[in-house]
Amino acid sequence: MELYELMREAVLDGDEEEAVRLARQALEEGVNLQEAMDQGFLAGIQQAGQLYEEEEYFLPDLVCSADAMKSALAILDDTLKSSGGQKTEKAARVALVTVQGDVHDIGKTIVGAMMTASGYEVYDLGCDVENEKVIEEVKRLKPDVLGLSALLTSTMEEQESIIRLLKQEGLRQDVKVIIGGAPVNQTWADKISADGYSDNAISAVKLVESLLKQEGGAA
Ligand code: B12
Repeated sequence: MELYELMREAVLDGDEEEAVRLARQALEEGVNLQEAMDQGFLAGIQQAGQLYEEEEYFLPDLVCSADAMKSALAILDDTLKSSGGQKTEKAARVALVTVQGDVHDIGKTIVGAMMTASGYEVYDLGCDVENEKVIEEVKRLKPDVLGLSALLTSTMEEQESIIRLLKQEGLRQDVKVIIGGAPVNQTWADKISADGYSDNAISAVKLVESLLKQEGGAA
């Protein structure tokens, strides 16, 4: 528990170097990475967010916390990628993006890390990506699943716009669309005809598994 507490503090303090050191330590000690994320780094960014809401933290503090979190995640993500996860015979392809106008990419990155660890071929399209560019990438990469992240109430509508564009381009049948992000919920997913919604990275993996099963496996 000591390690998780240090991780939480490193993110809270915006101490990038320490967060990276602790991520490496976690790998060396072989601790459960999901637990380290949830109880360590994630707890830190959530607390930073809380302090921001209470106006004890200002935006620069939050940026530092987010940077520390991202650098630590990158270390864990690299390892998950190089270990390759539990490879299935034909890994389904998952493209993930944070929608246009939105720079919040921590949640999407965690979802990507969990998908990678579960053996999916993950394409991270980045954050604040224009809708037209997302469509281009769907045409180019032909993913089985497209995950759309939005953290702002003002950007969640882009999820709807992207689904509309997929329909217009005749691509909607070819790709399962899942959505996530703090302001999003199942009601919104139903309203915009997304194929699924999840509020965390673990259930996002389960969601993808069940969607791919429904269509009789990845194409
Ligand atoms: C860190 C943070 C930032 C960082 C982002 C850094 C980065 N690279 O991501 C910085 C400082 C840059 C930032 C900026 C801003 N932020 Co901000 N930010 C946050 C904060 C504190 C945490 C977000 C986060 O990373 N959470 C941790 C992750 C792991 O959780 P998550 O994103 O929800 O992801 C999980 C699930 O949602 C799900 N999930 C996420 N995506 C997906 C996708 C799919 C497909 C699936 C299936 C699941 C899934 O799984 C994830 C893992 O479990 C939140 C507050 C909060 N409590 O959410 C505010 C918050 C989102 N920000 C907010 C605001 C207002 C802003 C700014 C407008 C502030 C400003 N005045 O400039 C700007 C917006 C800039 C922009 N255009 O995007 C508001 C949004 C209010 C609203 N309802 O619209 C919030 C809620 C804070 C608040 N209460 O005021 N922010």
